[in-house]
Amino acid sequence: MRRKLAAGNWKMNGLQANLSEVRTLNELAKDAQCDVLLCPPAPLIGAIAAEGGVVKAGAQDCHTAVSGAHTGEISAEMLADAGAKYVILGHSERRADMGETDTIVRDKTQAAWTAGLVAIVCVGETLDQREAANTLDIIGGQLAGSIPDGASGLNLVVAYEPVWAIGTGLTPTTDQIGEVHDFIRTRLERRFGTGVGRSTRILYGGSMNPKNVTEIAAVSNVDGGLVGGASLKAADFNVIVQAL
Ligand code: G2H
Repeated sequence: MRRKLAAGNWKMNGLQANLSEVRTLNELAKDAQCDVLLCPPAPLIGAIAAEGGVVKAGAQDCHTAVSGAHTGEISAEMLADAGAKYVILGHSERRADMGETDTIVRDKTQAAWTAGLVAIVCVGETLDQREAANTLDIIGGQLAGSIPDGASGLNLVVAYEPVWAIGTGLTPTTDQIGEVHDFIRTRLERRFGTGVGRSTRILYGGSMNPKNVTEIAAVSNVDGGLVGGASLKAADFNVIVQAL
């Protein structure tokens, strides 16, 4: 049985003052039936981890190397040292803005595992790719290229985030979500074996909110959500936590 995961991605939002939202969420979600995670900008990771409640801390990226001459970068080991338990890798905003390829995401995932972090590897198609009926080919290629050998249900979470649904208020139909999540499950089972494939959590991301979470969470093989805008306010995110 997979334990569901409510993962918040604060993106480039959040100051010390916003730690009050984390304290509120820790209180509201203290009896949560799912895992609860917030991935803030790196300067807030240590403070969220130090709160010590049900809300775990994660990061939004890491470097492939452990240390060295990489000005401005942060290694997976440093994130773990700050108290992070998870790291989001290959988010479409990083693939688009920073030119991250599947190979880079795979190397970052390996670095995350070496540091003991759970990697949340993001995959998803653009609107052009969906309209050209290439969705499953794109997702299959991203899965094959972005996940190293050695995955387990403990070190890997996959997030399906259709690029056209991110921050737009648009969401796929439940049939479209189910098709892709079933496909991801099959690919994970085929590559890593049924035990690993069945125990790996697959999150949906892209304009998940308090209104649509119940419908999306009921789709087969949806094991939680990767939530952007609706994770910034504790009251909103708690609705999602309680629905999972
Ligand atoms: C997708 C998602 C969070 P939002 O990026 O990962 O963002 O929920 O704002 O669409």
